[in-house]
Amino acid sequence: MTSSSEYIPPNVWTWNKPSGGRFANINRPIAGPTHDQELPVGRHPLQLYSLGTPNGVKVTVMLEELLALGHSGAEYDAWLIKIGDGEQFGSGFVGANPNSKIPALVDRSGPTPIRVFESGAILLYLAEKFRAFLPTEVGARAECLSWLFWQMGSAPYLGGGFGHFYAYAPEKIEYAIDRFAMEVKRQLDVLDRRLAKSEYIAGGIYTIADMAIFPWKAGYIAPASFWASRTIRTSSAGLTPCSSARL
Ligand SMILES: N[C@@H](CCC(=O)N[C@@H](CS)C(=O)NCC(=O)O)C(=O)O
Repeated sequence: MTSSSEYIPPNVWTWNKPSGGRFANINRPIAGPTHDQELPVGRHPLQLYSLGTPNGVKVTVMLEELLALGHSGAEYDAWLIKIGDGEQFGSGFVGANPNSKIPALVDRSGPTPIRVFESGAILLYLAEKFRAFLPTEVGARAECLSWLFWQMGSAPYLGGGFGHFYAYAPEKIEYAIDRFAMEVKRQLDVLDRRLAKSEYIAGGIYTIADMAIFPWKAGYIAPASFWASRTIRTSSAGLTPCSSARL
């Protein structure tokens, strides 16, 4: 293994220079708004503030599935939040999500607007509101929520870990890439083993857990659709055509 630098970590870290890398312009160690910018509000009950990333897509899939089932209360206005331009740090968006990350949802169907942030929380909120895509039987519900939270916990290894060090970091660090590639392959094997036995991830029916997992893992399985597919080489992760097709 090659040594990447002679860097010695300080005892107390301070922010004294940009971190480098593709997202250096939006990375900072403090929260809160950087500027005043109200969020637009349309005429539908639900207001979605998002972008077409894997986390953003989860919620759009859920809303479209609800509409396909005939839930008119799931009509929504979708507003683009350009994270590369720092729009997640506008005062209105921070009001919807104090963590400044898409997606965020505001439910304006009742007397008081309800904000929901974190894609998993939004999926769960919508599933409970419309009583759809979340099993009611206690064991099946536990299985669904387990896979939903598994996805929420595993995504940072894929995006922030492997994705960051493979594609976005200003220098290629072999240790970091090896570390996260190994973990992502292990996650794919978890999925493959599960889908060899189960029609959908949480059992016999399509749930919010499938909606959460699909946008993240499909990129690794559909050849050439994502920069990582050639590196992670899903075939060597043991994925079968059967599970790939379902994902
Ligand atoms: N755990 C969050 C993660 C959301 C997230 O990381 N969003 C990214 C885009 S996929 C974002 O808004 N990044 C902007 C930033 O980090 O400033 C969720 O699932 O909603």
